[in-house]
Amino acid sequence: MKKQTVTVVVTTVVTVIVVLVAIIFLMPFLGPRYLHPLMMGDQPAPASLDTSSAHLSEDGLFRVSWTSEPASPPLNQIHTWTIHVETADGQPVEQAEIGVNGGMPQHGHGLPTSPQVTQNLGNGDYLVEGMKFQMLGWWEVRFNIAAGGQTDTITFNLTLE
Ligand SMILES: [Cu+2]
Repeated sequence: MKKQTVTVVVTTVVTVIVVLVAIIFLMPFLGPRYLHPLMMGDQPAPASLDTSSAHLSEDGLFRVSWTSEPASPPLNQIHTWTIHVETADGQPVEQAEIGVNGGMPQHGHGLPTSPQVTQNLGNGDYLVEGMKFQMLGWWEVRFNIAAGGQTDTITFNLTLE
């Protein structure tokens, strides 16, 4: 082979390797922001979506609200939520059993983690650890709440942008 040909081949191979390595390293940043939404069709969230962070549960038993730490749920980062549970007439619910699930209704997948209520903070507040959203778009987060022999479910909508 001529020396020139060897140089061209080596340059091409090195370029391909560098590009592949760059793609692999950038995937955690590019994936959630561009690739996953693209693969899933990237529909906008319904315009009428109720994204309030405080409302009544489905059967009206509990009034529930959530806050996140940091205040806006981050993309692709494990973080914590605190939810506050009251009876419909505003009394804190102190001894609730709470399950967490959720997902992206438009994508047909659930949460990437299995968040758990890990601490009863008192006064109707509960710490939820292990929250994570790995994609931009519309998410549902559901809490199944059992207290005083009754159960009810609440679903919060949020859109990550
Ligand atoms: Cu998704």
